[in-house]
Amino acid sequence: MAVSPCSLLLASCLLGPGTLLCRAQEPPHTVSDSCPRPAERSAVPEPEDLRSRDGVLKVDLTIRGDATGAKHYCYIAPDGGEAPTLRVHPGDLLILTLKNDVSASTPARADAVHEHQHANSVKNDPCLSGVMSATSTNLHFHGLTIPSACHQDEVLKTSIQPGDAPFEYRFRIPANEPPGLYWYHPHIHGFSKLQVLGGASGALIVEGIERANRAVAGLPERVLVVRDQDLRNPDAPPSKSEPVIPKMLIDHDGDAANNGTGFGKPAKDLSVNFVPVPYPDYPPAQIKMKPDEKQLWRVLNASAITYLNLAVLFRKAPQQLGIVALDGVPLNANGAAGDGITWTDHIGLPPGGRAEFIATAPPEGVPGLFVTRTVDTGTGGENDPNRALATITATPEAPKPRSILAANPEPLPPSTQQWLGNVSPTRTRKLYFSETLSDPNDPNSATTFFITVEGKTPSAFDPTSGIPDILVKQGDVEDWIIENRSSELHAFHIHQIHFMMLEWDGFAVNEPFLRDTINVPYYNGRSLQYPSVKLRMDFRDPNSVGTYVYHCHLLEHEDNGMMGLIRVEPADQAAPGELTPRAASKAAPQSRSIVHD
Ligand SMILES: [Cu+2]
Repeated sequence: MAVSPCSLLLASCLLGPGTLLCRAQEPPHTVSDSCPRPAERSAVPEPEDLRSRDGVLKVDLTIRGDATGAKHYCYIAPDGGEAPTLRVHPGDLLILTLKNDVSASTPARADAVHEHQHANSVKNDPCLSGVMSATSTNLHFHGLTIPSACHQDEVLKTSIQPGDAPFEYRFRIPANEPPGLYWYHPHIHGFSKLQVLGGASGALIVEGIERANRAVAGLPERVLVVRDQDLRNPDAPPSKSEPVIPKMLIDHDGDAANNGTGFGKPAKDLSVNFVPVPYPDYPPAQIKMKPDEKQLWRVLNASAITYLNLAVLFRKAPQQLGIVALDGVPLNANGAAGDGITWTDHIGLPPGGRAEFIATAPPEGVPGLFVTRTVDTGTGGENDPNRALATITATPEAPKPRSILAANPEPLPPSTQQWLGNVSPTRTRKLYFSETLSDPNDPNSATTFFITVEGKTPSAFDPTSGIPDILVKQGDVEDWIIENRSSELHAFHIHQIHFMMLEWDGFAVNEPFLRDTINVPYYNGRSLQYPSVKLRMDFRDPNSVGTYVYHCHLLEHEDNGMMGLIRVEPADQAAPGELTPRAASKAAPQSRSIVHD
């Protein structure tokens, strides 16, 4: 299967010599707060698995947080397990209660400007509360095609406060939900970055990927959640082992800015299943595998702002990784014959993205290393340098991962729905990402972030408005061109649905698979056209009806306005343009086709 190199390849710099050498080991650093974390260089732990039984998964989670100290947030299961993996089958009922135990003593923050409520909010009703503060929380089930309704996947009004009774989420995993890796995280506007950066995230797996792709049947599986966090050693100089010492640049968010070298201080530290891999030496976490063993690696980029460009190196040589699913959807969900595997030696993963791939252990005695290569985020972006994540040691004594995929699964029946790539779109829309400085003459002044439907005036997302920017009718399939008019990458994400990428920067791509989060290339200030992606958006599923959001998944962008509202009307209601005068007055010209040349 042909894959456009540009979409999977976010950058091409190789790890330089000596990049991964580490200086003398620092003493293990543990955090004694309400969210315990492993020490540096620990073995990568497997998150606890909570599995459905007899068609039901009942889970009681508590979100803990300490916005004053380490700024750690976490989901805790009743037995103390942190960030459990929720494992469900298509058709299962998920009943999840969420108790908010976030510390009420939050510091005065710049973000406090976001603390507000909907005009029609009902403070004591979590379904209608709409409170947005550092201590309020809710859940988004990223990637699942479930209704945008309270107790399911509604994130704008639903808000749970410390002291509230446990709040119940209750929904059925759709019978046709593709098997793969999804995730859950809080989605309080203005505070998503704080909580996700603090560690509030966990994996959700819809079981049965081996039924979709026989190539993974019988393989052990490993869930790897990569998170970012504030730098543990922000004042340290870069490691002397780095081949270049770039000039330190700070972006307008106060993070290390992209310096274009692939080295230097990163904007954020990373962790792998909470094992920290901090700047400047990146002491890797540890993975043990049996020699030459094949495993299904299910990797979630749960970072708030950090792009990943994953690779596995044996003695610094990149190895082939067999991608079987992206963003929770098997690559062969298009119904085409073949095994649905794309082999590549690097996988670009924006914040929010997931990749599931076959990884092979090195032969005994050959050192392996799981890394993220640098990503060129643009002149206005953060610094995402080359760095190690985990060593891979091949030893016959390596413990088997807990979960092993069925060896002889019953194949999934083929989809009864026409493949999205073969459906003619009802209309084309154009949206664009842009940014403005509050003081155009001061590059360090506050930035406002926008995603705008072409023809409208850019305005930061207003969570209290409730007026949709886009109206769609369920059953329609639309082509959306997402342009980037800013000098940094953005990651477009929409709730409730998946899409297929048709074009990357104006060129057709052959990518017959689905995503829910896509990187949009940055503007270099010189081209005659802004860079863009063209996406085929699928509103056919009845669960896509409702009001929900699309946004940049770099959460500081989302929190600061880069989000829009879409309303999908039931198929049997009036068409867009025939709606209420209020909605119609706000709607952009929508039926106009846009020729993209
Ligand atoms: Cu963005």
